[in-house]
Amino acid sequence: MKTALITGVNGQDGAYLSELLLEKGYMVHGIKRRASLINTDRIDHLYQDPHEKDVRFRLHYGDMTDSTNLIRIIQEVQPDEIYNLAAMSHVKVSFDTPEYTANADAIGTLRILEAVRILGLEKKTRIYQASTSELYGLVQEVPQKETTPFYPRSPYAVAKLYAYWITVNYREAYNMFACNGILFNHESPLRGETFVTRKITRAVAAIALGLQKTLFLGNLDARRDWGHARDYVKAMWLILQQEQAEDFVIATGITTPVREFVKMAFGEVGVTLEFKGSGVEEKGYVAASTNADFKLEIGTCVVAVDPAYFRPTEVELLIGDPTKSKEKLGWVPECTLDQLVKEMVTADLEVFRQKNKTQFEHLIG
Ligand code: NDP
Ligand code: GDR
Repeated sequence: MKTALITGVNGQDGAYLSELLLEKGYMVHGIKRRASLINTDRIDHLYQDPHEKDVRFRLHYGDMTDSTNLIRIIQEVQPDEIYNLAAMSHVKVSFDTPEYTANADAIGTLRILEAVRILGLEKKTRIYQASTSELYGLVQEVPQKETTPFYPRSPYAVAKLYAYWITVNYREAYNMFACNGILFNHESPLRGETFVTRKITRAVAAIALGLQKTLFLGNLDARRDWGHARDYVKAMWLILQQEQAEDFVIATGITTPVREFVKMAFGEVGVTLEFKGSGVEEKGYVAASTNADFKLEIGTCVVAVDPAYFRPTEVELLIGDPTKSKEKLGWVPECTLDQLVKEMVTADLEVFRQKNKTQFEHLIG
Protein backbone atom coordinates (compact mmCIF):
# COMPACT_ATOMS: atom_id res chain seq x y z
CA MET A 1 0.00 0.00 0.00
CA LYS A 2 1.38 3.41 -0.97
CA THR A 3 1.37 6.22 1.56
CA ALA A 4 0.56 9.80 0.64
CA LEU A 5 0.82 12.97 2.70
CA ILE A 6 -1.37 15.91 1.67
CA THR A 7 -0.82 19.40 3.04
CA GLY A 8 -3.94 21.58 2.81
CA VAL A 9 -6.04 18.41 3.08
CA ASN A 10 -9.21 20.24 4.08
CA GLY A 11 -9.05 22.66 1.15
CA GLN A 12 -10.94 22.20 -2.12
CA ASP A 13 -8.21 20.18 -3.86
CA GLY A 14 -7.20 18.33 -0.71
CA ALA A 15 -10.72 16.93 -0.41
CA TYR A 16 -10.95 15.71 -4.03
CA LEU A 17 -7.39 14.35 -3.96
CA SER A 18 -8.00 12.47 -0.70
CA GLU A 19 -11.05 10.82 -2.26
CA LEU A 20 -9.07 9.85 -5.36
CA LEU A 21 -6.12 8.40 -3.44
CA LEU A 22 -8.37 6.45 -1.06
CA GLU A 23 -10.15 4.98 -4.09
CA LYS A 24 -6.75 3.95 -5.42
CA GLY A 25 -5.99 2.09 -2.18
CA TYR A 26 -3.54 4.57 -0.64
CA MET A 27 -2.99 5.23 3.04
CA VAL A 28 -3.70 8.98 3.18
CA HIS A 29 -2.29 11.32 5.82
CA GLY A 30 -3.43 14.92 5.81
CA ILE A 31 -2.07 18.01 7.51
CA LYS A 32 -4.54 20.57 8.74
CA ARG A 33 -3.89 23.56 10.94
CA ARG A 34 -5.71 24.25 14.12
CA ALA A 35 -8.69 26.61 13.86
CA SER A 36 -10.95 27.90 16.61
CA LEU A 37 -13.91 26.19 14.93
CA ILE A 38 -13.88 22.79 13.25
CA ASN A 39 -13.40 23.36 9.51
CA THR A 40 -13.23 19.88 8.05
CA ASP A 41 -16.62 19.97 6.28
CA ARG A 42 -15.08 19.05 2.94
CA ILE A 43 -13.50 15.86 4.27
CA ASP A 44 -15.89 14.82 7.04
CA HIS A 45 -17.32 12.06 4.82
CA LEU A 46 -13.82 10.53 4.64
CA TYR A 47 -13.19 10.63 8.39
CA GLN A 48 -12.32 7.31 10.00
CA ASP A 49 -12.20 6.75 13.75
CA PRO A 50 -8.49 6.26 14.53
CA HIS A 51 -9.46 3.66 17.13
CA GLU A 52 -10.85 1.36 14.44
CA LYS A 53 -8.72 -1.23 12.62
CA ASP A 54 -7.28 -0.67 9.11
CA VAL A 55 -7.75 3.08 9.13
CA ARG A 56 -6.54 4.57 5.82
CA PHE A 57 -7.24 8.28 6.43
CA ARG A 58 -5.49 10.15 9.23
CA LEU A 59 -5.26 13.83 10.07
CA HIS A 60 -2.32 15.56 11.73
CA TYR A 61 -2.19 19.07 13.11
CA GLY A 62 0.47 21.09 11.33
CA ASP A 63 1.37 24.38 9.77
CA MET A 64 3.43 25.37 6.75
CA THR A 65 5.19 27.98 8.88
CA ASP A 66 6.53 25.42 11.39
CA SER A 67 9.46 23.32 10.13
CA THR A 68 9.83 21.26 13.28
CA ASN A 69 6.28 20.06 12.96
CA LEU A 70 6.63 19.30 9.23
CA ILE A 71 9.83 17.32 9.81
CA ARG A 72 8.21 15.33 12.62
CA ILE A 73 5.12 14.45 10.59
CA ILE A 74 7.14 13.44 7.52
CA GLN A 75 9.43 11.33 9.71
CA GLU A 76 6.46 9.59 11.27
CA VAL A 77 4.54 9.06 8.03
CA GLN A 78 7.47 8.15 5.71
CA PRO A 79 5.38 9.09 2.66
CA ASP A 80 5.92 7.73 -0.85
CA GLU A 81 4.24 10.86 -2.19
CA ILE A 82 3.76 14.35 -0.78
CA TYR A 83 1.19 16.65 -2.34
CA ASN A 84 1.98 20.17 -1.18
CA LEU A 85 -1.39 21.90 -1.56
CA ALA A 86 -1.37 24.10 1.54
CA ALA A 87 -1.22 27.80 0.80
CA MET A 88 -2.71 31.17 1.50
CA SER A 89 -4.40 30.86 -1.85
CA HIS A 90 -6.39 34.08 -2.26
CA VAL A 91 -4.74 36.50 -4.70
CA LYS A 92 -6.52 39.64 -3.44
CA VAL A 93 -5.89 38.80 0.23
CA SER A 94 -2.17 38.34 -0.52
CA PHE A 95 -1.94 42.11 -1.07
CA ASP A 96 -3.15 42.53 2.54
CA THR A 97 -0.93 39.79 4.04
CA PRO A 98 2.17 39.69 1.79
CA GLU A 99 4.68 38.61 4.43
CA TYR A 100 2.54 35.78 5.76
CA THR A 101 1.81 34.67 2.19
CA ALA A 102 5.53 34.47 1.43
CA ASN A 103 6.15 32.54 4.63
CA ALA A 104 3.44 29.95 4.02
CA ASP A 105 3.52 29.66 0.23
CA ALA A 106 7.20 30.21 -0.61
CA ILE A 107 9.21 29.23 2.48
CA GLY A 108 6.60 26.61 3.36
CA THR A 109 7.49 24.78 0.15
CA LEU A 110 11.19 25.01 1.00
CA ARG A 111 10.42 23.55 4.44
CA ILE A 112 8.80 20.48 2.85
CA LEU A 113 11.68 19.92 0.40
CA GLU A 114 14.29 20.43 3.10
CA ALA A 115 12.46 18.10 5.51
CA VAL A 116 12.59 15.32 2.93
CA ARG A 117 16.31 15.96 2.44
CA ILE A 118 17.11 16.18 6.18
CA LEU A 119 15.32 12.86 6.72
CA GLY A 120 17.24 11.21 3.87
CA LEU A 121 14.03 10.45 1.97
CA GLU A 122 15.20 11.93 -1.36
CA LYS A 123 15.08 8.56 -3.10
CA LYS A 124 11.80 7.40 -1.55
CA THR A 125 9.51 10.43 -1.49
CA ARG A 126 8.06 12.05 -4.59
CA ILE A 127 6.83 15.63 -4.23
CA TYR A 128 4.05 17.46 -6.04
CA GLN A 129 4.09 21.25 -5.78
CA ALA A 130 0.83 23.13 -6.38
CA SER A 131 2.05 25.74 -8.84
CA THR A 132 -0.30 28.09 -10.59
CA SER A 133 -1.21 29.91 -13.77
CA GLU A 134 -0.86 33.11 -11.70
CA LEU A 135 2.88 32.75 -12.40
CA TYR A 136 2.17 33.95 -15.96
CA GLY A 137 0.55 37.17 -14.70
CA LEU A 138 1.09 39.93 -17.21
CA VAL A 139 0.55 38.39 -20.62
CA GLN A 140 3.80 37.45 -22.39
CA GLU A 141 2.40 34.81 -24.73
CA VAL A 142 -0.93 33.01 -25.30
CA PRO A 143 -1.86 30.28 -24.84
CA GLN A 144 0.44 29.88 -21.84
CA LYS A 145 2.56 26.73 -21.80
CA GLU A 146 5.45 25.20 -19.84
CA THR A 147 8.01 27.41 -21.66
CA THR A 148 6.11 30.72 -21.40
CA PRO A 149 8.04 33.29 -19.32
CA PHE A 150 6.61 34.14 -15.91
CA TYR A 151 5.57 37.67 -14.85
CA PRO A 152 3.83 37.39 -11.46
CA ARG A 153 1.39 40.18 -10.51
CA SER A 154 0.66 39.68 -6.81
CA PRO A 155 2.45 38.77 -3.57
CA TYR A 156 0.73 35.37 -3.92
CA ALA A 157 2.13 34.82 -7.39
CA VAL A 158 5.61 36.01 -6.39
CA ALA A 159 5.59 33.59 -3.44
CA LYS A 160 4.48 30.80 -5.76
CA LEU A 161 7.28 31.76 -8.16
CA TYR A 162 9.81 31.03 -5.40
CA ALA A 163 8.04 27.76 -4.66
CA TYR A 164 8.16 26.82 -8.35
CA TRP A 165 11.87 27.45 -8.71
CA ILE A 166 12.93 25.93 -5.38
CA THR A 167 11.11 22.76 -6.48
CA VAL A 168 13.02 22.76 -9.78
CA ASN A 169 16.26 23.50 -7.93
CA TYR A 170 15.87 20.60 -5.47
CA ARG A 171 15.10 18.30 -8.39
CA GLU A 172 18.27 19.36 -10.19
CA ALA A 173 20.55 19.75 -7.15
CA TYR A 174 19.60 16.61 -5.22
CA ASN A 175 18.05 14.48 -7.92
CA MET A 176 14.72 14.48 -6.09
CA PHE A 177 11.47 13.50 -7.80
CA ALA A 178 9.87 16.93 -7.32
CA CYS A 179 7.41 18.33 -9.86
CA ASN A 180 5.31 21.41 -10.46
CA GLY A 181 1.77 21.13 -11.71
CA ILE A 182 1.03 24.55 -13.19
CA LEU A 183 -2.70 24.40 -12.72
CA PHE A 184 -5.09 26.90 -14.21
CA ASN A 185 -8.20 27.87 -12.23
CA HIS A 186 -10.29 24.92 -11.18
CA GLU A 187 -13.57 25.15 -9.37
CA SER A 188 -16.30 22.97 -7.88
CA PRO A 189 -19.11 23.09 -5.32
CA LEU A 190 -16.29 22.81 -2.73
CA ARG A 191 -14.57 26.00 -3.94
CA GLY A 192 -13.95 28.61 -1.23
CA GLU A 193 -16.84 31.07 -1.07
CA THR A 194 -14.72 34.15 -1.79
CA PHE A 195 -13.28 33.02 -5.14
CA VAL A 196 -15.22 34.54 -7.98
CA THR A 197 -17.00 31.47 -9.37
CA ARG A 198 -18.32 30.30 -6.01
CA LYS A 199 -19.13 33.84 -4.96
CA ILE A 200 -21.25 34.08 -8.11
CA THR A 201 -23.00 30.71 -7.86
CA ARG A 202 -23.76 31.25 -4.15
CA ALA A 203 -25.17 34.69 -4.85
CA VAL A 204 -27.25 33.40 -7.76
CA ALA A 205 -28.78 30.77 -5.49
CA ALA A 206 -29.38 33.29 -2.68
CA ILE A 207 -30.87 35.88 -5.06
CA ALA A 208 -33.12 33.31 -6.71
CA LEU A 209 -34.44 32.25 -3.31
CA GLY A 210 -35.01 35.84 -2.25
CA LEU A 211 -32.24 35.79 0.37
CA GLN A 212 -29.92 38.37 -1.24
CA LYS A 213 -30.55 41.38 -3.43
CA THR A 214 -27.36 42.28 -5.28
CA LEU A 215 -24.08 40.57 -6.12
CA PHE A 216 -21.15 43.00 -5.95
CA LEU A 217 -18.13 42.06 -8.04
CA GLY A 218 -14.84 43.58 -9.20
CA ASN A 219 -13.30 43.25 -12.66
CA LEU A 220 -15.88 41.60 -14.92
CA ASP A 221 -13.58 41.56 -17.92
CA ALA A 222 -10.84 39.31 -16.51
CA ARG A 223 -10.70 36.05 -18.43
CA ARG A 224 -9.95 32.68 -16.88
CA ASP A 225 -9.41 29.13 -18.08
CA TRP A 226 -11.78 27.31 -15.71
CA GLY A 227 -11.93 23.54 -15.19
CA HIS A 228 -13.32 21.17 -12.56
CA ALA A 229 -11.19 20.36 -9.49
CA ARG A 230 -12.17 16.68 -9.72
CA ASP A 231 -10.45 16.44 -13.11
CA TYR A 232 -7.41 18.42 -11.97
CA VAL A 233 -6.52 16.25 -8.97
CA LYS A 234 -6.25 13.30 -11.38
CA ALA A 235 -3.52 15.23 -13.17
CA MET A 236 -1.66 15.78 -9.86
CA TRP A 237 -1.57 12.04 -9.29
CA LEU A 238 -0.51 11.29 -12.88
CA ILE A 239 2.38 13.77 -12.62
CA LEU A 240 3.86 11.75 -9.75
CA GLN A 241 3.43 8.41 -11.56
CA GLN A 242 5.71 9.32 -14.50
CA GLU A 243 9.15 7.81 -15.02
CA GLN A 244 10.77 11.22 -15.07
CA ALA A 245 10.10 14.21 -12.86
CA GLU A 246 8.78 17.08 -15.00
CA ASP A 247 6.55 20.14 -14.80
CA PHE A 248 3.15 20.26 -16.52
CA VAL A 249 0.53 22.84 -17.46
CA ILE A 250 -2.96 21.60 -16.57
CA ALA A 251 -5.73 23.57 -18.28
CA THR A 252 -8.74 23.25 -20.58
CA GLY A 253 -7.45 25.56 -23.33
CA ILE A 254 -10.65 27.62 -23.24
CA THR A 255 -10.93 31.07 -21.69
CA THR A 256 -14.10 32.86 -20.53
CA PRO A 257 -14.69 36.35 -19.10
CA VAL A 258 -16.04 36.66 -15.55
CA ARG A 259 -18.99 38.57 -17.09
CA GLU A 260 -19.93 35.49 -19.13
CA PHE A 261 -19.69 33.22 -16.09
CA VAL A 262 -22.16 35.54 -14.32
CA LYS A 263 -24.63 35.28 -17.20
CA MET A 264 -24.27 31.50 -17.38
CA ALA A 265 -24.88 31.13 -13.65
CA PHE A 266 -28.02 33.32 -13.70
CA GLY A 267 -29.14 31.34 -16.74
CA GLU A 268 -29.22 28.24 -14.52
CA VAL A 269 -32.07 29.75 -12.49
CA GLY A 270 -33.86 30.97 -15.59
CA VAL A 271 -32.79 34.60 -15.25
CA THR A 272 -31.46 36.54 -18.23
CA LEU A 273 -29.53 39.70 -17.54
CA GLU A 274 -29.70 43.04 -19.25
CA PHE A 275 -27.05 45.70 -18.91
CA LYS A 276 -28.55 48.86 -17.46
CA GLY A 277 -27.33 52.41 -17.84
CA SER A 278 -25.78 54.42 -20.59
CA GLY A 279 -22.45 52.68 -20.89
CA VAL A 280 -21.62 53.16 -17.24
CA GLU A 281 -20.53 49.77 -16.03
CA GLU A 282 -21.25 50.55 -12.38
CA LYS A 283 -25.00 50.60 -13.05
CA GLY A 284 -24.70 46.83 -13.39
CA TYR A 285 -27.14 44.23 -14.60
CA VAL A 286 -30.84 43.84 -13.98
CA ALA A 287 -33.00 40.78 -14.38
CA ALA A 288 -34.67 40.99 -17.79
CA SER A 289 -36.70 37.83 -17.52
CA THR A 290 -37.10 35.44 -14.67
CA ASN A 291 -38.18 31.95 -13.86
CA ALA A 292 -41.56 31.81 -12.13
CA ASP A 293 -40.21 29.26 -9.61
CA PHE A 294 -38.06 31.91 -8.01
CA LYS A 295 -38.90 35.15 -6.28
CA LEU A 296 -37.21 37.76 -8.43
CA GLU A 297 -38.85 40.77 -9.98
CA ILE A 298 -37.96 41.86 -13.50
CA GLY A 299 -35.89 45.02 -13.37
CA THR A 300 -34.21 44.25 -10.02
CA CYS A 301 -30.53 45.21 -10.05
CA VAL A 302 -28.82 41.89 -9.39
CA VAL A 303 -25.18 42.55 -10.32
CA ALA A 304 -23.14 45.67 -9.67
CA VAL A 305 -19.45 46.53 -9.72
CA ASP A 306 -17.75 47.54 -6.48
CA PRO A 307 -14.20 48.84 -7.05
CA ALA A 308 -13.28 47.49 -3.58
CA TYR A 309 -12.84 44.15 -5.34
CA PHE A 310 -10.37 45.49 -7.91
CA ARG A 311 -6.77 44.33 -7.43
CA PRO A 312 -3.79 46.73 -7.36
CA THR A 313 -2.33 44.71 -10.24
CA GLU A 314 -4.60 42.37 -12.18
CA VAL A 315 -4.09 39.26 -14.29
CA GLU A 316 -6.35 39.98 -17.27
CA LEU A 317 -6.05 36.89 -19.45
CA LEU A 318 -5.27 33.26 -18.70
CA ILE A 319 -5.57 30.50 -21.27
CA GLY A 320 -3.50 27.37 -20.93
CA ASP A 321 -2.07 25.04 -23.53
CA PRO A 322 -2.57 21.49 -22.20
CA THR A 323 -0.78 19.78 -25.13
CA LYS A 324 2.08 18.38 -23.05
CA SER A 325 -0.19 16.95 -20.36
CA LYS A 326 -2.41 15.37 -23.00
CA GLU A 327 0.54 13.78 -24.81
CA LYS A 328 2.65 12.67 -21.86
CA LEU A 329 0.10 12.10 -19.08
CA GLY A 330 -2.84 11.15 -21.27
CA TRP A 331 -4.82 13.71 -19.26
CA VAL A 332 -7.86 15.44 -20.71
CA PRO A 333 -10.45 17.39 -18.72
CA GLU A 334 -13.88 15.75 -18.72
CA CYS A 335 -16.13 18.46 -17.31
CA THR A 336 -17.18 21.36 -19.55
CA LEU A 337 -17.76 24.87 -18.22
CA ASP A 338 -21.52 24.48 -18.78
CA GLN A 339 -21.56 21.34 -16.65
CA LEU A 340 -19.40 23.00 -13.99
CA VAL A 341 -21.68 26.03 -13.69
CA LYS A 342 -24.75 23.81 -13.51
CA GLU A 343 -23.20 21.62 -10.80
CA MET A 344 -22.15 24.62 -8.73
CA VAL A 345 -25.46 26.48 -8.93
CA THR A 346 -27.44 23.31 -8.21
CA ALA A 347 -25.26 22.58 -5.18
CA ASP A 348 -25.60 26.13 -3.83
CA LEU A 349 -29.38 26.09 -4.25
CA GLU A 350 -29.40 22.90 -2.22
CA VAL A 351 -27.21 24.44 0.49
CA PHE A 352 -29.59 27.36 0.95
CA ARG A 353 -32.67 25.17 0.75
CA GLN A 354 -31.29 22.90 3.49
CA LYS A 355 -30.40 25.92 5.63
CA ASN A 356 -33.85 27.41 5.16
CA LYS A 357 -35.81 24.19 4.96
CA THR A 358 -38.97 25.47 6.53
CA GLN A 359 -38.92 28.77 4.68
CA PHE A 360 -38.44 27.20 1.24
CA GLU A 361 -40.20 23.90 1.65
CA HIS A 362 -42.33 24.54 -1.44
CA LEU A 363 -39.20 24.81 -3.60
CA ILE A 364 -37.66 21.50 -2.53
CA GLY A 365 -37.88 18.63 -4.95
P1 NDP B 1 -7.83 26.25 -0.69
O1 NDP B 1 -7.66 27.66 -0.30
O2 NDP B 1 -9.21 25.68 -0.83
O3 NDP B 1 -7.04 25.32 0.34
C1 NDP B 1 -5.81 25.71 0.88
C2 NDP B 1 -5.48 24.78 2.04
O4 NDP B 1 -4.24 25.19 2.61
C3 NDP B 1 -6.52 24.81 3.17
O5 NDP B 1 -6.64 23.52 3.69
C4 NDP B 1 -5.85 25.72 4.19
O6 NDP B 1 -6.25 25.49 5.51
C5 NDP B 1 -4.40 25.28 4.01
N1 NDP B 1 -3.46 26.25 4.58
C6 NDP B 1 -3.38 27.58 4.35
N2 NDP B 1 -2.37 28.11 5.05
C7 NDP B 1 -1.80 27.09 5.75
C8 NDP B 1 -0.73 27.01 6.66
N3 NDP B 1 -0.01 28.07 7.02
N4 NDP B 1 -0.42 25.80 7.18
C9 NDP B 1 -1.13 24.70 6.86
N5 NDP B 1 -2.16 24.71 6.01
C10 NDP B 1 -2.49 25.90 5.46
O7 NDP B 1 -7.01 26.05 -2.05
P2 NDP B 1 -7.26 25.01 -3.24
O8 NDP B 1 -7.60 23.69 -2.69
O9 NDP B 1 -8.13 25.65 -4.25
O10 NDP B 1 -5.81 24.99 -3.89
C11 NDP B 1 -4.82 24.04 -3.46
C12 NDP B 1 -3.44 24.56 -3.83
O11 NDP B 1 -3.34 24.75 -5.23
C13 NDP B 1 -3.08 25.91 -3.23
O12 NDP B 1 -1.69 25.87 -2.95
C14 NDP B 1 -3.36 26.91 -4.33
O13 NDP B 1 -2.55 28.05 -4.17
C15 NDP B 1 -3.00 26.09 -5.55
N6 NDP B 1 -3.70 26.39 -6.76
C16 NDP B 1 -5.07 26.43 -6.80
C17 NDP B 1 -5.74 26.61 -7.98
C18 NDP B 1 -7.22 26.66 -8.05
O14 NDP B 1 -7.75 27.14 -9.08
N7 NDP B 1 -7.94 26.16 -7.06
C19 NDP B 1 -4.99 26.79 -9.26
C20 NDP B 1 -3.56 26.69 -9.10
C21 NDP B 1 -2.96 26.49 -7.91
P3 NDP B 1 -7.45 26.37 6.19
O15 NDP B 1 -8.72 25.72 5.75
O16 NDP B 1 -7.15 26.25 7.63
O17 NDP B 1 -7.32 27.76 5.65
P1 GDR C 1 -7.74 33.98 -9.11
O1 GDR C 1 -9.24 33.60 -8.68
O2 GDR C 1 -7.36 35.32 -8.63
O3 GDR C 1 -7.65 33.70 -10.57
O4 GDR C 1 -6.91 32.91 -8.27
P2 GDR C 1 -10.48 34.48 -8.24
O5 GDR C 1 -11.66 33.62 -8.42
O6 GDR C 1 -10.26 35.10 -6.91
O7 GDR C 1 -10.48 35.66 -9.33
C1 GDR C 1 -10.66 35.41 -10.71
C2 GDR C 1 -10.87 36.73 -11.44
O8 GDR C 1 -12.15 37.26 -11.09
C3 GDR C 1 -12.01 38.64 -10.83
N1 GDR C 1 -13.06 39.10 -9.93
C4 GDR C 1 -13.22 38.72 -8.64
N2 GDR C 1 -12.53 37.85 -7.87
C5 GDR C 1 -12.96 37.66 -6.59
N3 GDR C 1 -12.33 36.76 -5.82
N4 GDR C 1 -14.02 38.34 -6.08
C6 GDR C 1 -14.74 39.25 -6.82
O9 GDR C 1 -15.69 39.85 -6.34
C7 GDR C 1 -14.32 39.44 -8.17
N5 GDR C 1 -14.79 40.20 -9.19
C8 GDR C 1 -14.02 39.98 -10.24
C9 GDR C 1 -10.61 38.77 -10.22
O10 GDR C 1 -10.16 40.13 -10.28
C10 GDR C 1 -9.84 37.80 -11.11
O11 GDR C 1 -9.42 38.45 -12.27
C11 GDR C 1 -7.34 31.55 -8.16
C12 GDR C 1 -6.84 31.00 -6.82
O12 GDR C 1 -7.40 29.74 -6.64
C13 GDR C 1 -5.34 30.90 -6.81
O13 GDR C 1 -4.92 30.22 -5.63
C14 GDR C 1 -4.90 30.10 -8.03
O14 GDR C 1 -3.49 30.02 -8.06
C15 GDR C 1 -5.42 30.74 -9.30
O15 GDR C 1 -6.84 30.79 -9.23
C16 GDR C 1 -5.06 29.92 -10.52
